[in-house]
Amino acid sequence: MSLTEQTYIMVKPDGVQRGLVGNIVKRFETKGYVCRGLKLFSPTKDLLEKHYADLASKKFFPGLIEYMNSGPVCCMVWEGMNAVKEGRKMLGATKPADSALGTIRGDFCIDVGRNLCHGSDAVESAQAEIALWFPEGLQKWSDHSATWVYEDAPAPAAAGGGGGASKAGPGVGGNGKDIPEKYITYSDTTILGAKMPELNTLDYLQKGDEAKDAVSKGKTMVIFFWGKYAKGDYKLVVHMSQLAKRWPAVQFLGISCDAERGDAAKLLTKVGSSMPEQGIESFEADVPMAFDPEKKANGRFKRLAMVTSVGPGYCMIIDGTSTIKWQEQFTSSYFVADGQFEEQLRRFTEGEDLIANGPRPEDEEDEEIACDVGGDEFDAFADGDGDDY
Ligand code: RTP
Ligand code: MG
Repeated sequence: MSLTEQTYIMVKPDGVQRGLVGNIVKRFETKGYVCRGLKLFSPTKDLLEKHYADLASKKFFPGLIEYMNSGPVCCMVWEGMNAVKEGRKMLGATKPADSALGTIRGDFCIDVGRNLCHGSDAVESAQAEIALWFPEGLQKWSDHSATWVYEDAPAPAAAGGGGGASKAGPGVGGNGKDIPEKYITYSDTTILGAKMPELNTLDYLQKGDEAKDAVSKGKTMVIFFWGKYAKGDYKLVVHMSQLAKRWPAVQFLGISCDAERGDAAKLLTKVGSSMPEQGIESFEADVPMAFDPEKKANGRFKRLAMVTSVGPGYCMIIDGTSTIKWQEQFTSSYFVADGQFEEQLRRFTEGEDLIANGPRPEDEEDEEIACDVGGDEFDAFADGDGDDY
Protein backbone atom coordinates (compact mmCIF):
# COMPACT_ATOMS: atom_id res chain seq x y z
CA MET A 1 0.00 0.00 0.00
CA SER A 2 1.58 3.26 -1.12
CA LEU A 3 1.80 6.17 1.30
CA THR A 4 2.80 8.41 -1.60
CA GLU A 5 -0.24 7.94 -3.81
CA GLN A 6 -1.26 11.31 -5.20
CA THR A 7 -4.54 12.76 -6.42
CA TYR A 8 -5.30 15.90 -8.36
CA ILE A 9 -8.12 17.98 -6.90
CA MET A 10 -9.46 21.07 -8.63
CA VAL A 11 -11.87 23.53 -7.09
CA LYS A 12 -14.03 24.83 -9.92
CA PRO A 13 -14.67 28.54 -10.54
CA ASP A 14 -17.93 28.47 -8.58
CA GLY A 15 -16.20 26.74 -5.66
CA VAL A 16 -13.41 29.34 -5.67
CA GLN A 17 -16.05 32.09 -5.81
CA ARG A 18 -17.86 30.65 -2.79
CA GLY A 19 -14.75 30.28 -0.63
CA LEU A 20 -14.60 26.49 -0.71
CA VAL A 21 -10.85 26.31 -1.14
CA GLY A 22 -10.21 26.57 2.60
CA ASN A 23 -12.89 24.00 3.37
CA ILE A 24 -11.40 21.46 0.96
CA VAL A 25 -7.83 22.09 2.14
CA LYS A 26 -8.95 21.65 5.73
CA ARG A 27 -10.63 18.30 4.98
CA PHE A 28 -7.57 16.83 3.29
CA GLU A 29 -5.18 18.25 5.87
CA THR A 30 -7.13 17.15 8.93
CA LYS A 31 -7.54 13.70 7.47
CA GLY A 32 -3.76 13.44 7.24
CA TYR A 33 -2.99 14.03 3.57
CA VAL A 34 0.07 16.03 2.59
CA CYS A 35 -0.23 18.94 0.17
CA ARG A 36 2.28 18.71 -2.68
CA GLY A 37 0.85 21.51 -4.82
CA LEU A 38 -1.66 24.36 -4.42
CA LYS A 39 -2.29 27.31 -6.72
CA LEU A 40 -5.01 29.60 -8.02
CA PHE A 41 -4.84 29.48 -11.78
CA SER A 42 -6.73 30.74 -14.85
CA PRO A 43 -6.53 27.87 -17.33
CA THR A 44 -6.59 28.20 -21.10
CA LYS A 45 -9.37 26.55 -23.07
CA ASP A 46 -6.79 24.26 -24.58
CA LEU A 47 -5.65 23.01 -21.16
CA LEU A 48 -9.24 22.41 -20.08
CA GLU A 49 -9.97 20.50 -23.26
CA LYS A 50 -6.97 18.29 -22.62
CA HIS A 51 -8.04 17.72 -19.02
CA TYR A 52 -11.58 16.77 -20.00
CA ALA A 53 -10.59 14.97 -23.23
CA ASP A 54 -12.40 11.78 -22.18
CA LEU A 55 -15.68 13.72 -22.14
CA ALA A 56 -15.18 15.38 -25.54
CA SER A 57 -18.06 13.45 -27.11
CA LYS A 58 -20.56 14.42 -24.39
CA LYS A 59 -23.32 16.92 -25.11
CA PHE A 60 -22.39 18.94 -22.05
CA PHE A 61 -18.71 19.22 -23.09
CA PRO A 62 -18.80 22.72 -24.68
CA GLY A 63 -20.76 24.08 -21.72
CA LEU A 64 -18.38 22.43 -19.27
CA ILE A 65 -15.33 23.97 -20.95
CA GLU A 66 -16.95 27.39 -21.18
CA TYR A 67 -17.94 27.35 -17.53
CA MET A 68 -14.55 26.04 -16.34
CA ASN A 69 -12.95 28.83 -18.37
CA SER A 70 -15.12 31.50 -16.77
CA GLY A 71 -12.84 32.17 -13.81
CA PRO A 72 -9.86 30.88 -11.90
CA VAL A 73 -9.69 27.35 -10.56
CA CYS A 74 -7.71 26.21 -7.53
CA CYS A 75 -5.40 23.30 -8.34
CA MET A 76 -4.19 20.96 -5.61
CA VAL A 77 -2.19 17.76 -5.27
CA TRP A 78 -2.76 15.69 -2.14
CA GLU A 79 -0.58 12.75 -1.18
CA GLY A 80 -1.16 9.79 1.10
CA MET A 81 -2.61 6.31 1.36
CA ASN A 82 -5.55 5.77 -1.01
CA ALA A 83 -5.51 9.47 -1.92
CA VAL A 84 -7.49 8.93 -5.11
CA LYS A 85 -10.32 6.87 -3.64
CA GLU A 86 -10.57 8.83 -0.41
CA GLY A 87 -10.49 12.09 -2.35
CA ARG A 88 -13.45 10.97 -4.46
CA LYS A 89 -15.30 10.00 -1.30
CA MET A 90 -14.69 13.39 0.24
CA LEU A 91 -15.94 15.17 -2.87
CA GLY A 92 -19.04 12.98 -3.28
CA ALA A 93 -20.82 11.60 -6.35
CA THR A 94 -20.85 13.42 -9.70
CA LYS A 95 -24.49 14.33 -9.27
CA PRO A 96 -24.97 16.40 -6.11
CA ALA A 97 -28.32 14.68 -5.54
CA ASP A 98 -26.52 11.34 -5.28
CA SER A 99 -23.85 12.71 -2.94
CA ALA A 100 -24.12 11.82 0.73
CA LEU A 101 -24.48 14.63 3.21
CA GLY A 102 -21.08 15.36 4.71
CA THR A 103 -19.37 15.31 1.30
CA ILE A 104 -18.48 18.57 -0.45
CA ARG A 105 -21.01 18.09 -3.21
CA GLY A 106 -23.59 16.63 -0.83
CA ASP A 107 -23.37 19.68 1.38
CA PHE A 108 -22.67 22.59 -0.90
CA CYS A 109 -24.26 22.23 -4.34
CA ILE A 110 -27.39 21.16 -6.22
CA ASP A 111 -26.73 21.05 -9.98
CA VAL A 112 -24.34 18.57 -11.71
CA GLY A 113 -23.13 21.30 -14.04
CA ARG A 114 -22.04 23.32 -11.01
CA ASN A 115 -20.67 20.58 -8.78
CA LEU A 116 -17.83 22.68 -7.31
CA CYS A 117 -14.88 20.36 -7.57
CA HIS A 118 -12.98 17.78 -9.57
CA GLY A 119 -11.09 14.79 -8.24
CA SER A 120 -8.95 12.25 -10.16
CA ASP A 121 -10.73 8.94 -10.67
CA ALA A 122 -7.67 6.62 -10.83
CA VAL A 123 -3.99 6.62 -9.90
CA GLU A 124 -2.99 6.74 -13.58
CA SER A 125 -5.32 9.63 -14.44
CA ALA A 126 -4.10 11.44 -11.33
CA GLN A 127 -0.51 11.24 -12.57
CA ALA A 128 -1.51 12.48 -16.01
CA GLU A 129 -3.54 15.34 -14.52
CA ILE A 130 -0.72 16.33 -12.16
CA ALA A 131 1.70 16.45 -15.09
CA LEU A 132 -0.81 18.58 -17.02
CA TRP A 133 -1.61 21.10 -14.28
CA PHE A 134 1.74 21.21 -12.49
CA PRO A 135 4.33 21.07 -15.31
CA GLU A 136 6.61 23.06 -13.00
CA GLY A 137 6.73 20.10 -10.58
CA LEU A 138 5.45 19.58 -7.06
CA GLN A 139 6.57 20.78 -3.64
CA LYS A 140 8.98 18.55 -1.78
CA TRP A 141 9.10 18.66 1.97
CA SER A 142 9.15 16.24 4.86
CA ASP A 143 5.87 15.49 6.56
CA HIS A 144 6.52 15.68 10.31
CA SER A 145 3.11 14.13 11.10
CA ALA A 146 3.61 10.91 9.17
CA THR A 147 4.12 8.75 12.25
CA TRP A 148 0.88 10.12 13.74
CA VAL A 149 -1.05 9.35 10.60
CA TYR A 150 0.36 5.95 9.67
CA GLU A 151 1.24 2.99 11.80
CA ASP A 152 3.96 2.01 9.32
CA ALA A 153 5.18 5.49 8.53
CA PRO A 154 8.74 5.99 7.43
CA ALA A 155 11.03 7.51 10.07
CA PRO A 156 10.92 11.32 10.02
CA ALA A 157 14.33 11.66 8.39
CA ALA A 158 13.02 9.97 5.26
CA ALA A 159 9.44 11.15 5.45
CA GLY A 160 9.93 13.49 2.51
CA GLY A 161 10.38 10.47 0.32
CA GLY A 162 7.35 8.79 1.72
CA GLY A 163 9.05 5.45 1.60
CA GLY A 164 11.08 3.28 3.92
CA ALA A 165 13.51 4.95 6.24
CA SER A 166 16.95 5.03 4.70
CA LYS A 167 20.16 5.42 6.63
CA ALA A 168 22.17 5.72 3.45
CA GLY A 169 25.00 8.23 3.33
CA PRO A 170 28.51 8.33 1.89
CA GLY A 171 29.81 4.75 1.97
CA VAL A 172 26.77 3.61 3.93
CA GLY A 173 23.79 1.63 2.59
CA GLY A 174 20.06 1.97 3.29
CA ASN A 175 20.41 -0.58 6.11
CA GLY A 176 22.89 1.69 7.93
CA LYS A 177 25.82 -0.66 7.33
CA ASP A 178 29.06 0.17 5.56
CA ILE A 179 28.88 -0.92 1.95
CA PRO A 180 31.45 -3.58 1.08
CA GLU A 181 34.23 -1.91 -0.88
CA LYS A 182 33.53 -3.82 -4.09
CA TYR A 183 29.92 -2.58 -4.26
CA ILE A 184 30.58 1.11 -3.65
CA THR A 185 29.82 3.31 -6.64
CA TYR A 186 32.57 5.90 -6.67
CA SER A 187 31.92 9.26 -8.25
CA ASP A 188 34.50 8.59 -10.97
CA THR A 189 32.74 5.41 -12.13
CA THR A 190 33.01 5.64 -15.91
CA ILE A 191 29.32 5.26 -16.80
CA LEU A 192 28.17 8.15 -14.57
CA GLY A 193 27.38 11.18 -16.70
CA ALA A 194 27.34 9.16 -19.94
CA LYS A 195 24.36 9.28 -22.29
CA MET A 196 22.12 6.25 -22.36
CA PRO A 197 22.60 4.31 -25.61
CA GLU A 198 19.83 3.44 -28.07
CA LEU A 199 17.35 0.85 -26.87
CA ASN A 200 15.83 0.28 -30.30
CA THR A 201 16.98 -3.32 -30.60
CA LEU A 202 15.07 -4.54 -27.55
CA ASP A 203 12.37 -7.16 -28.01
CA TYR A 204 9.78 -6.39 -25.34
CA LEU A 205 8.21 -9.26 -23.45
CA GLN A 206 5.68 -7.01 -21.75
CA LYS A 207 4.61 -3.36 -21.53
CA GLY A 208 6.80 -2.36 -24.48
CA ASP A 209 4.60 0.59 -25.45
CA GLU A 210 4.96 2.05 -21.98
CA ALA A 211 8.75 1.87 -22.15
CA LYS A 212 8.99 3.20 -25.73
CA ASP A 213 6.66 6.07 -24.88
CA ALA A 214 8.79 6.98 -21.85
CA VAL A 215 12.00 6.89 -23.89
CA SER A 216 10.49 9.12 -26.58
CA LYS A 217 9.18 11.56 -23.98
CA GLY A 218 12.45 11.68 -22.05
CA LYS A 219 11.04 10.49 -18.74
CA THR A 220 13.29 9.70 -15.81
CA MET A 221 14.12 6.01 -16.07
CA VAL A 222 15.44 3.19 -13.99
CA ILE A 223 17.02 0.46 -16.09
CA PHE A 224 18.00 -2.82 -14.49
CA PHE A 225 19.48 -6.00 -15.91
CA TRP A 226 18.06 -9.38 -14.92
CA GLY A 227 18.25 -12.96 -16.07
CA LYS A 228 16.13 -16.06 -15.83
CA TYR A 229 19.37 -17.99 -15.37
CA ALA A 230 20.28 -15.76 -12.44
CA LYS A 231 18.19 -17.21 -9.69
CA GLY A 232 19.40 -14.98 -6.87
CA ASP A 233 18.41 -12.03 -9.00
CA TYR A 234 14.65 -12.62 -8.86
CA LYS A 235 14.39 -10.66 -5.65
CA LEU A 236 15.83 -7.67 -7.48
CA VAL A 237 13.02 -7.87 -10.03
CA VAL A 238 10.46 -7.88 -7.22
CA HIS A 239 12.17 -4.98 -5.52
CA MET A 240 12.27 -2.96 -8.74
CA SER A 241 8.54 -3.62 -9.29
CA GLN A 242 7.88 -2.29 -5.80
CA LEU A 243 10.00 0.80 -6.35
CA ALA A 244 8.11 1.39 -9.60
CA LYS A 245 4.86 1.53 -7.65
CA ARG A 246 6.35 4.01 -5.24
CA TRP A 247 7.60 6.27 -8.03
CA PRO A 248 4.93 6.14 -10.75
CA ALA A 249 6.50 9.13 -12.50
CA VAL A 250 9.72 7.17 -13.09
CA GLN A 251 9.78 4.65 -15.94
CA PHE A 252 11.29 1.32 -14.94
CA LEU A 253 12.64 -1.08 -17.54
CA GLY A 254 14.16 -4.51 -17.03
CA ILE A 255 16.54 -5.87 -19.70
CA SER A 256 17.20 -9.59 -19.78
CA CYS A 257 20.71 -11.01 -19.95
CA ASP A 258 19.41 -14.41 -21.11
CA ALA A 259 20.73 -15.80 -24.37
CA GLU A 260 17.36 -17.27 -25.37
CA ARG A 261 14.11 -15.34 -25.61
CA GLY A 262 12.21 -18.36 -24.35
CA ASP A 263 14.16 -18.41 -21.10
CA ALA A 264 13.57 -14.74 -20.46
CA ALA A 265 9.85 -15.10 -21.24
CA LYS A 266 9.57 -18.07 -18.94
CA LEU A 267 10.41 -16.10 -15.83
CA LEU A 268 7.47 -13.80 -16.49
CA THR A 269 5.08 -16.76 -16.35
CA LYS A 270 6.04 -17.11 -12.68
CA VAL A 271 4.32 -13.91 -11.57
CA GLY A 272 2.34 -14.64 -8.41
CA SER A 273 4.43 -17.73 -7.54
CA SER A 274 5.93 -18.13 -4.13
CA MET A 275 9.71 -18.70 -4.12
CA PRO A 276 10.45 -19.41 -0.48
CA GLU A 277 14.11 -20.32 -0.98
CA GLN A 278 14.66 -16.80 -2.30
CA GLY A 279 12.53 -15.16 0.38
CA ILE A 280 9.91 -14.18 -2.21
CA GLU A 281 6.33 -14.46 -1.03
CA SER A 282 4.86 -13.68 -4.42
CA PHE A 283 6.99 -13.02 -7.50
CA GLU A 284 6.29 -9.66 -9.15
CA ALA A 285 7.54 -8.23 -12.43
CA ASP A 286 5.09 -5.42 -13.02
CA VAL A 287 7.24 -3.19 -15.24
CA PRO A 288 8.31 -3.27 -18.91
CA MET A 289 10.61 -6.26 -19.41
CA ALA A 290 12.59 -6.88 -22.56
CA PHE A 291 14.63 -9.61 -24.16
CA ASP A 292 17.89 -8.27 -25.61
CA PRO A 293 18.53 -10.03 -28.96
CA GLU A 294 22.21 -10.78 -29.44
CA LYS A 295 22.74 -8.72 -26.27
CA LYS A 296 23.11 -5.65 -28.45
CA ALA A 297 21.80 -3.19 -25.84
CA ASN A 298 23.89 -4.92 -23.21
CA GLY A 299 26.98 -4.46 -25.36
CA ARG A 300 26.30 -0.75 -25.71
CA PHE A 301 26.06 -0.32 -21.93
CA LYS A 302 29.16 -2.46 -21.50
CA ARG A 303 31.14 -0.24 -23.83
CA LEU A 304 29.89 2.91 -22.13
CA ALA A 305 30.84 1.52 -18.72
CA MET A 306 34.16 0.23 -20.04
CA VAL A 307 33.70 -3.07 -18.21
CA THR A 308 34.07 -6.62 -19.37
CA SER A 309 30.46 -7.53 -18.67
CA VAL A 310 27.12 -6.12 -17.60
CA GLY A 311 25.09 -8.79 -15.87
CA PRO A 312 22.00 -9.28 -13.73
CA GLY A 313 21.72 -6.82 -10.89
CA TYR A 314 23.24 -3.89 -12.81
CA CYS A 315 20.90 -0.93 -12.11
CA MET A 316 20.89 2.68 -13.27
CA ILE A 317 18.97 5.92 -12.74
CA ILE A 318 18.74 7.93 -15.95
CA ASP A 319 17.46 11.50 -16.13
CA GLY A 320 15.17 13.19 -18.69
CA THR A 321 18.14 14.10 -20.88
CA SER A 322 19.22 10.42 -21.07
CA THR A 323 22.17 11.07 -18.75
CA ILE A 324 23.12 8.20 -16.47
CA LYS A 325 23.06 9.75 -12.99
CA TRP A 326 23.55 6.66 -10.85
CA GLN A 327 24.61 3.07 -11.22
CA GLU A 328 24.82 0.31 -8.67
CA GLN A 329 25.44 -3.42 -8.81
CA PHE A 330 23.37 -5.86 -6.77
CA THR A 331 23.87 -9.60 -6.52
CA SER A 332 22.28 -12.71 -5.07
CA SER A 333 23.71 -11.76 -1.68
CA TYR A 334 23.89 -7.98 -1.88
CA PHE A 335 20.37 -6.62 -2.13
CA VAL A 336 18.84 -3.27 -3.04
CA ALA A 337 18.10 -2.57 0.64
CA ASP A 338 21.80 -2.94 1.43
CA GLY A 339 22.82 -0.27 -1.04
CA GLN A 340 22.09 3.35 -1.87
CA PHE A 341 19.85 2.95 -4.91
CA GLU A 342 16.52 3.61 -3.21
CA GLU A 343 17.80 6.66 -1.36
CA GLN A 344 19.45 7.96 -4.54
CA LEU A 345 16.16 7.57 -6.41
CA ARG A 346 14.33 9.45 -3.67
CA ARG A 347 16.93 12.21 -3.70
CA PHE A 348 16.93 12.40 -7.48
CA THR A 349 13.14 12.65 -7.79
CA GLU A 350 12.96 15.21 -5.00
CA GLY A 351 15.63 17.39 -6.56
CA GLU A 352 18.18 16.80 -3.81
CA ASP A 353 21.88 16.22 -4.38
CA LEU A 354 22.75 12.54 -4.68
CA ILE A 355 24.96 10.85 -2.12
CA ALA A 356 28.56 11.15 -3.31
CA ASN A 357 30.97 8.42 -2.30
CA GLY A 358 33.96 10.34 -3.60
CA PRO A 359 36.52 9.11 -6.15
CA ARG A 360 37.86 5.60 -6.02
CA PRO A 361 40.76 5.54 -3.55
CA GLU A 362 44.03 5.69 -5.40
CA ASP A 363 45.59 2.65 -3.81
CA GLU A 364 42.83 0.41 -5.14
CA GLU A 365 44.45 -2.00 -7.55
CA ASP A 366 41.58 -3.54 -9.41
CA GLU A 367 39.48 -0.71 -10.75
CA GLU A 368 36.90 -2.92 -12.30
CA ILE A 369 35.86 -5.12 -9.41
CA ALA A 370 32.69 -3.18 -8.65
CA CYS A 371 31.59 -3.31 -12.25
CA ASP A 372 32.46 -6.89 -12.84
CA VAL A 373 30.37 -8.58 -10.18
CA GLY A 374 27.10 -9.84 -11.49
CA GLY A 375 28.57 -10.30 -14.93
CA ASP A 376 27.70 -13.11 -17.25
CA GLU A 377 30.26 -15.32 -15.62
CA PHE A 378 29.22 -14.58 -12.06
CA ASP A 379 28.77 -17.97 -10.46
CA ALA A 380 26.69 -16.85 -7.51
CA PHE A 381 23.74 -16.51 -9.87
CA ALA A 382 24.13 -19.77 -11.67
CA ASP A 383 20.92 -21.72 -11.93
CA GLY A 384 22.59 -24.97 -11.04
CA ASP A 385 19.72 -27.13 -9.91
CA GLY A 386 17.67 -27.71 -12.96
CA ASP A 387 14.79 -25.80 -14.44
CA ASP A 388 12.44 -25.49 -11.53
CA TYR A 389 11.41 -21.91 -12.40
P1 RTP B 1 -14.90 15.49 -12.07
O1 RTP B 1 -14.16 14.84 -13.21
O2 RTP B 1 -15.14 16.94 -12.27
O3 RTP B 1 -14.35 15.13 -10.73
O4 RTP B 1 -16.35 14.89 -12.03
P2 RTP B 1 -16.74 13.38 -12.13
O5 RTP B 1 -15.55 12.54 -12.40
O6 RTP B 1 -17.54 13.09 -10.91
O7 RTP B 1 -17.68 13.38 -13.40
P3 RTP B 1 -17.27 13.36 -14.93
O8 RTP B 1 -18.14 12.40 -15.59
O9 RTP B 1 -15.78 13.25 -15.08
O10 RTP B 1 -17.73 14.80 -15.36
C1 RTP B 1 -16.86 15.93 -15.31
C2 RTP B 1 -17.66 17.17 -15.03
O11 RTP B 1 -18.57 17.39 -16.10
C3 RTP B 1 -19.73 18.00 -15.62
N1 RTP B 1 -20.89 17.17 -15.97
N2 RTP B 1 -22.01 17.69 -16.40
N3 RTP B 1 -24.58 18.05 -17.39
C4 RTP B 1 -24.18 16.83 -17.14
O12 RTP B 1 -24.86 15.85 -17.27
C5 RTP B 1 -22.84 16.67 -16.62
N4 RTP B 1 -22.24 15.52 -16.36
C6 RTP B 1 -21.00 15.85 -15.95
C7 RTP B 1 -19.58 18.11 -14.13
O13 RTP B 1 -19.07 19.42 -13.86
C8 RTP B 1 -18.56 17.07 -13.80
O14 RTP B 1 -17.86 17.38 -12.62
MG1 MG C 1 -14.09 12.90 -13.93
